[in-house]
Amino acid sequence: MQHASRVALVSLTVLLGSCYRPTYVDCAVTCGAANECPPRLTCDHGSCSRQLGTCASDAGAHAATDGSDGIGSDSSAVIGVYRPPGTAFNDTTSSQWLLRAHTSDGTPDIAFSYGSTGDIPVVGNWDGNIVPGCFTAGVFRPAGTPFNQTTGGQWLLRNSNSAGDPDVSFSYGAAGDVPVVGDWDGNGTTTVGVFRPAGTPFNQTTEGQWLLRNSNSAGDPEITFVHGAPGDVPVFADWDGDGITTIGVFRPSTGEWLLRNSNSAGNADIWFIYGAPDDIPVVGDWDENGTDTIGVFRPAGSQFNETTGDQWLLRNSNSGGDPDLTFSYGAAGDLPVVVLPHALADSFARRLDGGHR
Ligand SMILES: [Ca+2]
Ligand SMILES: [Ca+2]
Ligand SMILES: [Ca+2]
Repeated sequence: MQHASRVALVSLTVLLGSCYRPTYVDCAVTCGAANECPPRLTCDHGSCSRQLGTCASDAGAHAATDGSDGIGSDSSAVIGVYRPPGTAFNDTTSSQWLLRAHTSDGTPDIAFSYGSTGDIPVVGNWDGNIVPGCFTAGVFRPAGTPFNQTTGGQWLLRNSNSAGDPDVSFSYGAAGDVPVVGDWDGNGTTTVGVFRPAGTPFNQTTEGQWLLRNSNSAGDPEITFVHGAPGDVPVFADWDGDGITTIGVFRPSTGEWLLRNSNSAGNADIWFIYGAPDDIPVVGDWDENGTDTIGVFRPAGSQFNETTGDQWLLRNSNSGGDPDLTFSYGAAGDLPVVVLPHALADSFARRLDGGHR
């Protein structure tokens, strides 16, 4: 296995800080879990504590949302592109992450190398860092790709947006699986899952299978159900703003989106048409209203984008219609990443604060 850190790129430097870590106030109450602490306090390393505030349970301190993580301070969502090795603008052997603190045209604010040929980028709050907004890079290395000759999918997750070795790595998934990530149980930590498309080696049915886990580790799936048809692309976000990531599919052949507000089989709770053939679905809380909505990433040189730049066409509601926000960011061969889906981060902060936000 090759780690990106061994092939550091001199030309790519970290321009902004990576994840911010809070200073906790130790409130001198031992605990084993957050529910053993007074309201609005959390359990950190065996002691009830609160971040950057006093120990009074009603002190009204808030989790930091002021952008002190160095990214996203004045942006409703932080986006970026993942540039695999061997694509038009990356002749190195490492994947490049080119992240931007604004949903607009411009240059990268954070750039680093992480990942190898065949990897698929994923982004999440893997360690459940109490500060909302600490969404960081990871890759899923499918079985049978150049750097993974095992029969299991490999997850290599980092707790900062920077080059380096993985902070967490484990095996989960099988050949043909597509990685999905989310806060399936609403505890603030993003964990893994796979979407097993219909017709792949381990799913010979006609329905897409979802196998989700609530921890970032090897093991059996904790949530399993079916949703989706052959050819569907999985999407996952907090469509209703309740702090739980749920699933859906984008159907490239028709531009249909079929979204659900629970992680279970059933008809779509939300259905509409948005996008064109060749588009890649993206989701985020573009307007910071607490719910994630949809968009598409239209690759440079694809059927409906004859420019040399990747186009982002984002909507602030989960419905068909014209984009609310469009800009160009990325180049041929890039894949989109959304670093900061605020809906999840925000609802987590709200809950920590007893619902007073
Ligand atoms: Ca979780
Ligand atoms: Ca939800
Ligand atoms: Ca929104």
